[in-house]
Amino acid sequence: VQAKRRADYQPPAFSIATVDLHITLHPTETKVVSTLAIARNGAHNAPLVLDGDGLELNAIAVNGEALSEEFYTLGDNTLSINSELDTFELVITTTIAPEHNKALEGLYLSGGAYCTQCEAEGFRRITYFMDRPDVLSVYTVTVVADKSIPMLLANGNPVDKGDIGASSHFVKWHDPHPKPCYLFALVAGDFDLLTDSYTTSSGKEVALELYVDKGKKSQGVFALESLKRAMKWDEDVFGLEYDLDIYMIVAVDFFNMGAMENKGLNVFNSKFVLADQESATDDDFFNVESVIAHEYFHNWTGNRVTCRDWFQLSLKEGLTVFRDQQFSADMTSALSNRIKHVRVMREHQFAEDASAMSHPIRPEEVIEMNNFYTVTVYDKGAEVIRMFHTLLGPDGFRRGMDEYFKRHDGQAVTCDDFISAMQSATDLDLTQFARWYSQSGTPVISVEHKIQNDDNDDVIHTFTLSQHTPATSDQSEKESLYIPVNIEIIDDEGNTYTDNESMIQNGMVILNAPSMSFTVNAENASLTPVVLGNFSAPAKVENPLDTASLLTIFKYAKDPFNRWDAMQTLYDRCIKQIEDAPGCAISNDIWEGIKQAIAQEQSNLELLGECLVTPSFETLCQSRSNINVSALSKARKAFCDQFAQALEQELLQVFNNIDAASYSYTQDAVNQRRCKNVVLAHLARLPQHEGAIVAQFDAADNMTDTLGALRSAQHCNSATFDTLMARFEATWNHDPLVLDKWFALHATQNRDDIFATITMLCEHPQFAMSNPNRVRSVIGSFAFYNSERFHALDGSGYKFVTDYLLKLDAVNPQVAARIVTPLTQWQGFANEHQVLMKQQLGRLLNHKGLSKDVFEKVSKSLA
Ligand code: DPP
Ligand code: ZN
Repeated sequence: VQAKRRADYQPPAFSIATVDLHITLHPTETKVVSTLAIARNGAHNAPLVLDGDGLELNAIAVNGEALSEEFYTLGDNTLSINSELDTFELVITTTIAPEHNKALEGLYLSGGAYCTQCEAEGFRRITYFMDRPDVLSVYTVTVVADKSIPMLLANGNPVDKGDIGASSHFVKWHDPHPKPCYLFALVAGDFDLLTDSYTTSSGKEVALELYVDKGKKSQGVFALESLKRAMKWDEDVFGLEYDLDIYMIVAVDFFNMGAMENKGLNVFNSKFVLADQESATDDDFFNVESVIAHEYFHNWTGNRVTCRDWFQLSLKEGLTVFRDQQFSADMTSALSNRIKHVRVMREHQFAEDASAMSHPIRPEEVIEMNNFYTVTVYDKGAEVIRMFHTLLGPDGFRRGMDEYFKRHDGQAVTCDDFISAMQSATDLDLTQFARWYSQSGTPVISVEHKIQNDDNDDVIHTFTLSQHTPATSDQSEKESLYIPVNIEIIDDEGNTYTDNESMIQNGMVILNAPSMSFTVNAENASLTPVVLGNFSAPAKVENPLDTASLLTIFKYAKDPFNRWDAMQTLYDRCIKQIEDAPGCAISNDIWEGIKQAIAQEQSNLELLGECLVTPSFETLCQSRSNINVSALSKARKAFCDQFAQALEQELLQVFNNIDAASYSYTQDAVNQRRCKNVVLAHLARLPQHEGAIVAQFDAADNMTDTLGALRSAQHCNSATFDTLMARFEATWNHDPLVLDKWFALHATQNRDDIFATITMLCEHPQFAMSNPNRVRSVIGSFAFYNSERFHALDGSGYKFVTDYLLKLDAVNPQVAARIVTPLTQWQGFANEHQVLMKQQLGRLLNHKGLSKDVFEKVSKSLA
């Protein structure tokens, strides 16, 4: 298997100005006639090499004449045309079988509807083409189908339709915007349709259409409202308007990703469209709004300006994630958004950077592009864009964006082009900053605090910040990064201090060398540095603060994020203490400090709720090495049990003070439900509160509270949990999206009969290995989140997942490669875990016919 390297990029040897597709749909014999206007780029005599995968070639014609065999070569995954002409019309006819397409790339059937997924390299499964993002073409697409399939959709605007004979019909679409083939889309089926319209700021009317499964219309309303909010926000914040007459979104049940930004015709995993009070949690509503916005924002950052090659993926994804994060912060709350995204970074991105899959946000080498739709490219990529925003300020960032569109609208460009546009909007030299694109790994910022008395009996505090990026599997040498470090210096009465050297500007120092120092004079000997406030850079911090200082930060730091963060560090500390001395009790002054914190924040349920969340097992792993899973889980559990006991009265008071106002999806109501359910999960550790869980389950009129009760019941005795789960299943058996939550709850239970449970789930009538959402709910949840059972030291968890992946890989390699991730991240664990994990990785590697998706991750992990 051959890797591709970023350094080997060559511009395309040919261009394709127009693509005319005529597609006659059939489950096993779909005919694709593709007419391409080919032009040679520059003077050369290389053949035209087209990509193709799993296609049956029926005919080739050049300028209207069938091409005889000596003028083309059919390879395994290529079709080469040997023509001396500089421009010609090429017509290629192929046949494909959507019904047999279980990998869900290219054209496939999802629950009776045809749909496509072409990013990254799926278009080559539809027809022979130069399947690379820097070949931009204007598409005209005619979709033909039996009349039993009433809705025929493709990109752009509909320009013609009619009957073909008695039983068939067609619709013809034209997309005036040149686009790469990964943005091509076709959908055909029978849906319920929601319609609306949006008038852009310049007065253009856009028809909005949302296609959902029959009977699900009311569950699409929120998505459509979200779309309008996103359209308005992009006009207000970035001056970006929509550019076609129609914007369509289709929700399908079988989908590898979350959603896809095809020009004018987004295809969505139904999970990110359908939502109502009964069936969707507050998190689901949040996700619908943010994914709808994300795909909409791609229309400019991704579609109008696209990537030159796939190594540049973060150009569109990091930027668009940043945009959707800013949007969500404006629609909901900046604080809870920031916490959410920082959790993703700490739980998943840091883990990726510590593993054999470590890569810069702009990777250098790729075997299977689908493996690089990662938390690094997306979420760390968004953090890098956020640093531009921090350094340039909102106005500077906007100027940079305006310049980016001015220079590159209609082009396929690179991350360097983006940096250069940003450079034009600032006096800062961004040369060193650009290393964030080429250097992988998580930098660690260490804080040193020295105290001296000067002659006048003043106290001089010297703070030294150092940076160090540990070597990663892909890069042994690391250079200093340009790191904006948000800083607050406070004393134990909450007064804030500035430094003598004025290195702190706007609450920020720039750490761009291995280390830097600044001094602060104070009468008080006790100062606390709050470092990397608001997670101002994607880094770890080693700041040796005692628990009193952490509680001082909680009390006095200006930024509520920093207060939340201090509590997280405090909890991590306490859990470490129990790990080091199993059975030890956390001292009373810590509980007293937390009680005061609770009292202080009684009225701020948003912050209070977040502060009462203890760090996840996955987050704890990132501040530890040589992890014994059972010992760490036990310590975490012991801390949570003590937490519930020590704070029972305070927790109960918070719980009882939140009154059950009638349901609405508003930020206040979301904060209330969140806080209440966080508290309930703590109380669940005390058997006397089981009644409260059952009562909430019985009374709930919305999915957030129902699911909150079930999550809490995971800590109850298993009979109670089983009873509530059985009732839930009886209610929701008809709705697979809701049942996914039930699957995941079962799969994450720490119980002895877990494999019997998972086997039962896999045999459930609603389960299918061919449906990615189901597989992710059951097998993905187990591998990612049932840490104790997955990491069991008899090796049963690793083996179970591997056995499953061997079967799944033959059906859907992309999803298999996603779920193999926890197995490949063995580096942080104790040796006994590592041996067992590598044993199963070895089984995968030796498997005949392993996909290149799984091969790439497993072989790297074992290298
Ligand atoms: N559809 C995926 C996303 O929007 C890939 N482009 O991130
Ligand atoms: Zn995206």
